[in-house]
Amino acid sequence: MKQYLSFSEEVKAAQEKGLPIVALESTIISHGMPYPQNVITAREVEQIIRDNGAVPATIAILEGQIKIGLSDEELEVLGNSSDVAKASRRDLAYLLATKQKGATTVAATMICAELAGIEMFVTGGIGGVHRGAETTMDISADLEELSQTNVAVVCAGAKSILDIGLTLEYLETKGVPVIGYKTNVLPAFYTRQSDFDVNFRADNPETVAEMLRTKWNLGLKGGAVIANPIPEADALDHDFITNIIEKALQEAEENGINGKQVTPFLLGKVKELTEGKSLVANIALVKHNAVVGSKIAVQLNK
Ligand code: PSU
Ligand code: MN
Repeated sequence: MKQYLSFSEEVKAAQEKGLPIVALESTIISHGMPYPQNVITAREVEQIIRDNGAVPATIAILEGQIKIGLSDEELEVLGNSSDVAKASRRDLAYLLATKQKGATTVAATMICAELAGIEMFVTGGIGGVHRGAETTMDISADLEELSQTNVAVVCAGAKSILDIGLTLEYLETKGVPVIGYKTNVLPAFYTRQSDFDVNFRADNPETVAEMLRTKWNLGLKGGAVIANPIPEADALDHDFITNIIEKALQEAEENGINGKQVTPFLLGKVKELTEGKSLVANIALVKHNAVVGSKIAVQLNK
């Protein structure tokens, strides 16, 4: 297994010293945000993690290797190339074997983080059960991964391009705890609230870390979702974003978008229809998640 892993100097040194490490995904860079905001944000998020006492490890597939920690040039390549595949669980082996570029989704980043011995992972939003999944069967591989891979994911809840209720049902069936960070209500990515409650609330990083350690000590495999609401000042108006998401979903349907294109298409449409407001919110919430995820990683490392 080790032959596929390639660690950056920063991550290697952190592992030798036993420092807390936070994994970051790369689909958000290659397929979730436009250039150059994607690369700028990726670098800033890494710095936020350092400023909060942990070491960032952005993960991607390059040159037949799983890269754990990326150089500035590698971040640039991921953010500004047209030949980077969106890599989820099913894609990893093919992309590695054929030495193609891959940007890891939440599912694939969890797999790679676990292989690298990293327990904490920060992102913006996870995939979930899509609206209309009862006919399309479009359920993100992220959910299945959360049920079997021992990595905790900090996100800003589930975005309403998804069926939030069904996403929670799926996670319940799979035994994945959804923890609200300082909230009883599951946040909906661009907004601080949804119509659904989280399973458990935690008001500090220690509680989250204690819960995760207990879960893994018990041998209960799988991760956890730590849902951290977007800061008040950056949240979008509920009715405004709901209307736009409806329009984006309609356009996806009219254009026959399916498979792994669905999420990037919807994110791009929402950005276009909000005239960039969704991107500003997205960047703010990822940064906030980086602060919270680093603090949890520090506690988990004690
Ligand atoms: N949600 C976002 N931004 C993203 C994604 C989700 O707000 O970039 C990405 C993540 O990488 C996630 C993936 O793992 O989309 C889910 O894709 P799919 O629905 O095809 O599984
Ligand atoms: Mn899908």
